[in-house]
Amino acid sequence: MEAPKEIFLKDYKLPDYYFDTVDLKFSLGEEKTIVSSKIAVFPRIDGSTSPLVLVGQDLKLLSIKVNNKELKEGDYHLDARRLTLVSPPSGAFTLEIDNEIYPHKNTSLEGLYKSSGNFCTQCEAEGFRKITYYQDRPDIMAKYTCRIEADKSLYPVLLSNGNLIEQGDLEGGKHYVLWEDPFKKPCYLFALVGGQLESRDDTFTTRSGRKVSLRIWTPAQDLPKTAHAMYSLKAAMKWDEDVFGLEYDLDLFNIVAVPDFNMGAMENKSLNIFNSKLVLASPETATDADYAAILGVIGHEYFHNWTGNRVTCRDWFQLSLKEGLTVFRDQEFSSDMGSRTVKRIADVSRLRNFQYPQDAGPMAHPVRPHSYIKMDNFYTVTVYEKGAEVVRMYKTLLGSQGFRKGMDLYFQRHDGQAVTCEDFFAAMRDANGADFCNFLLWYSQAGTPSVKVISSYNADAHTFSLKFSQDVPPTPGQPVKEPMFIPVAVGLLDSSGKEMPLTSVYHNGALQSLASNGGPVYSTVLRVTKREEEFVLSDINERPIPSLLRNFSAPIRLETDLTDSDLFFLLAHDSDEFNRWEAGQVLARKLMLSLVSDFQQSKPLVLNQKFVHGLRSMLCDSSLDKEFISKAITLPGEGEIMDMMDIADPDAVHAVRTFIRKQLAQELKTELLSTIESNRSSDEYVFDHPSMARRALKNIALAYLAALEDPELTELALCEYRNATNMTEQFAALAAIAQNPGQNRDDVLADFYKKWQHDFLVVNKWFALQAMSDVPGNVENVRKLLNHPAFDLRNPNKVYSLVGGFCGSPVNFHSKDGSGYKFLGELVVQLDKINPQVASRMVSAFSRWRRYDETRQKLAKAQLEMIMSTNGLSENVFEIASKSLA
Ligand code: 0A1
Ligand code: ZN
Repeated sequence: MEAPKEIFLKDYKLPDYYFDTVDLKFSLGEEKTIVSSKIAVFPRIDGSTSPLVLVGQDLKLLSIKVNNKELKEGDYHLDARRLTLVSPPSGAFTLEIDNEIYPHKNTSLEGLYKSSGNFCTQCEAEGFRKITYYQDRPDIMAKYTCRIEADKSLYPVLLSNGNLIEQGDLEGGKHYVLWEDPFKKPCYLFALVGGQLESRDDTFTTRSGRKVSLRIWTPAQDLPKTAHAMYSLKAAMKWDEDVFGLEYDLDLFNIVAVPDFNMGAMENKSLNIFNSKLVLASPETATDADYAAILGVIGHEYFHNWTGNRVTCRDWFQLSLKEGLTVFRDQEFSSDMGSRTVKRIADVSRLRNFQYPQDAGPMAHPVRPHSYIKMDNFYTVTVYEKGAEVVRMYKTLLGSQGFRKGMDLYFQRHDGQAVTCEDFFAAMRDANGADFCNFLLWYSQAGTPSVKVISSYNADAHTFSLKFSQDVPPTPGQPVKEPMFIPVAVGLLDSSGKEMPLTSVYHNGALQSLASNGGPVYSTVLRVTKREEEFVLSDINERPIPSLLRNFSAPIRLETDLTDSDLFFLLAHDSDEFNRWEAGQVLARKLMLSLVSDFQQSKPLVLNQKFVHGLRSMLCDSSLDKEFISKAITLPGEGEIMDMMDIADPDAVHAVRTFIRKQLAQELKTELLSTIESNRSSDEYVFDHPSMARRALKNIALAYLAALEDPELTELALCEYRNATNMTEQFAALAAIAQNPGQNRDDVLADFYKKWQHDFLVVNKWFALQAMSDVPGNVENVRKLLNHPAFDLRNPNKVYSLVGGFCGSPVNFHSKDGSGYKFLGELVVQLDKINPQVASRMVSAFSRWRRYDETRQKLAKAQLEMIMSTNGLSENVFEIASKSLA
């Protein structure tokens, strides 16, 4: 095995050769599949005859021809990873390659593989090289045809990208199809599916009047569960036309659901392949969260047709060009389909709980990484979610119309091209004549900026000053940072809670008017660009309470000088709903940290009554959106609190969070009970915001109450469990009961499995719930579940539920006896032989080991070292484990 090699952005070179057309032929078989490719090659520089290097992995080369002539040994060089044509002809030429692959043995789930007996592909990022020898890089864009031949009874459905232009029967019970994709594409967007599938069919008429056939393919028995996916697809197609003026460009759009898939889904041109989990839903089997995820991901993959496919990435370092932008687009889509504030809260929570820790750990990397060993390891919350925040900042700075102008120019300039993050930046800038000063640093500097703000009111001058200071922490390879360009959205509240008009701001020695169309504004975006900087707002007639970083206008950690009473005031009055929630979270974080310190000093824990009162008013405020209330009464996650500590103490954080939850349940018992009463409904399940909000509020109330371990309340939860007519309420009741160890827990868990054992997606929820449990010594249960007949290490969803779920449970994974770490260490080694991508995702749970106390550090480090010493370790796991130890 070659030593893992690091690849650097600074080494990017244009390819020496381009491909014009690619004609692929597949003969699908049980023991082997034969792949033939015919590629029209031309040199980038006329007359150049430099070697043509193709990559390939796990392939058996059968033959290679140039301009119809078979090459002999010596004309080419072959090793485990490369096929090099030593001296290709000068000028354009035709290259033909035949090779063999073995999809039934492919457990890595990249390239061509089998899932439940069907053939499917996953080529992003570098899986095409497991299909045939190719220049497997996104700046090679070509037009493809794909002929597929297979046994007709075993594989009646044969799909690829583009349009079906020919099909027919062949001898020996076989048949064939020929697909043609009229759009140029990089090979990572190639897809093939072959199997026994049926489709739900529908149509969408684009705004220019073209009728598009929509097909969602699954095994026959799952078809009834594809209605919501179809609804989501049509909604996404309409939304992209309405909001971005983007129309679908072919007459056919296919989605295929497969049970074995490493990620969520893949945007292959006109043939999206999805993890079944993100397609199949019925009220009885899927929760509101599943429905929402399906809507978002169907939207995401569809939106890639323009942001990713029509305009793609020059190289993999630019991944956020398509992913950050497309996540931003799917976030906006979901916001428009539901509640904007609630969606923003969910997205910011995700960023704080997952991206901030990554940005502060050994795997911290910029939105556009500078280097990688395995690209698969960079499909991260930083590239996706922080990348989406970067795109959102353009919109915050430019406004909706300015942002749209930038998008229009981006497509006008780059349709059909493979481009970079600078190209996107330039389109936004040029379309608006904007001055973005050092905004590009968001792509190159890792780490979450910390911003402090000190406010002061001058009653004589009627001015209000905000003094900002910022600091970006060091990250691996980047010890010293430049100050960033941070848009801070601000509004001011007067003592009655009303918004105050903002007329002008004094900054950098100049007074700037804020009035718009002659009238005052009530919110403005301050452009903080220096290490230290002051803004002075004028005509402020009383001491205001500032509402800062409205709608979370930048992905930073903000420290303010707001007092608790200011925060309670904002919680009650801020017109920026996001900041109302945020005020409650800041209070909760402060409270939790101070109780953690009490806990560590063995002091008695006492809950601040003002906090209880604040939550009570939210709970009882009938003018508020119910899902907003459910978010407002949810405490920050344990990870978020540990992230704020010098030495993360999972036991203390868990004990404190549990204490507060129980205390709140006790004090708000009456209100919580009446919340449950008034939010029951016997109506049929509907996926709309009011119904989901109602269920969310009822479910969180039940979770609080069941935490009390009071027999009457447990009985209430059991009742809810038995009477539930949809998975959202049934699973919430199950989870509420399962919080507490004991007979009731064992009984409902057993009952739930019995009810749902035939449905693998529901069984995964059952695995996850048990895996995440904080019942003492849970590692033993999880070990047992590994041997459960429904578990299978080869299926990523099952691993994510059981192993991933366990690593997300702070108390048991971080158990001080090291049992959790040992469990994961052994599992990673075993899993790495089956599926390196999944193993590497799992090993990431170790990456923040230095955040814990010495005992835990030693135990986790020992497991990482054990993993590193394993023979034949994959590059995927090697990269994460070695960087974690560095
Ligand atoms: N581009 C897809 C995600 C994806 C990435 C990598 C994969 O395999 C390594 C699979 C899917 C998306 O953003 O949806
Ligand atoms: Zn994507």
